[in-house]
Amino acid sequence: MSKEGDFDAVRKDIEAILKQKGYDDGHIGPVLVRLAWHASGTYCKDTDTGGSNGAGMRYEKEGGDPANAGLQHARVFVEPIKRKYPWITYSDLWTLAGVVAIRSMGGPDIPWKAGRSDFDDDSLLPPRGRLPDGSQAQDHLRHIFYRMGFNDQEIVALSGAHNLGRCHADRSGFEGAWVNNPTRFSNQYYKLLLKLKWQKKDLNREGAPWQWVATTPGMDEDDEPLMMLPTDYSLTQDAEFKKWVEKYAEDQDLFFDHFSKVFAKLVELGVYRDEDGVARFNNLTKGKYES
Ligand code: CCH
Repeated sequence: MSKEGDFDAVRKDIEAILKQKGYDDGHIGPVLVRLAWHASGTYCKDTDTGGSNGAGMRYEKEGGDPANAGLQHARVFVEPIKRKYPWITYSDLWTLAGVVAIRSMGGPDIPWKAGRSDFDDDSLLPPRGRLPDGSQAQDHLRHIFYRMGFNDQEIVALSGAHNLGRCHADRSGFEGAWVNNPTRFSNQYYKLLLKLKWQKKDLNREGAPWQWVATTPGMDEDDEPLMMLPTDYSLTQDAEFKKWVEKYAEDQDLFFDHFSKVFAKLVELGVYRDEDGVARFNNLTKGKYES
């Protein structure tokens, strides 16, 4: 039996399940990163609702949100770890899994602290519709991420998570990976955004009318093309966003440094700590969840 609070043991067990033959690109890291992000990205700073406390995706109200399609796989993957370490909250486990996955795929170390609490019913969950819609563009990104309290630089840095993983037609309606090696964290996403000749491809699916596609020189004709969401591409169509795309394309160290800070901020949304770092209360104990 592990000691209560032994997060190093939890980290090791998360690392041990990341490579899974037969799932996507042989790695569950990307979908775990998406789980951590969607668990946190519901935050609204004006009402102080949503955020990484709660683990609301365990309930249909949040888990059944079409924006969260596919994340049940991520939740099932980490369930054995929750069973082995019953003292960890789901909201700590899901955010920690994202942080461990990023590091293990070659990304930066991300500061992470425990202390999130799970909600034990669904009455306190934030409303649906707070996560971004990939078929839109830069105004929508600002609307969604400003609500969480992020600025333009942070929006571009966070978007670099699309170096990882892929879109699934049966989840979001979009399809394909952003980069050629989607289980290796890097600044390739920014380089490709600027370098490739992107073309519109019609998908005609609900929520996913079209996407951008491009091929890289070494690719065969039958290879799946690389893709960008309309929101990804919009980062190059906006002077303030493009400035950061260019910086991150040129300087991977800068990107890693900024990504580490902004992902740490993301998984802390809605968490309040004492000066000694202990989580003192959450939006639940403040009784602020009203939908
Ligand atoms: Fe994302 N993302 N994301 N994303 N995302 C998708 C997949 C991943 C948007 C839309 C989509 C962030 C921001 C945005 C990941 C991390 C982050 C998919 C495909 C869509 C659509 C889902 C599917 O079909 O499986 C939009 C819009 C935004 C707006 O900015 C941020 C921020 C992060 C993390 C910091 C990761 C990782 C994936 C891959 C998941 C997988 O299963 O491989």
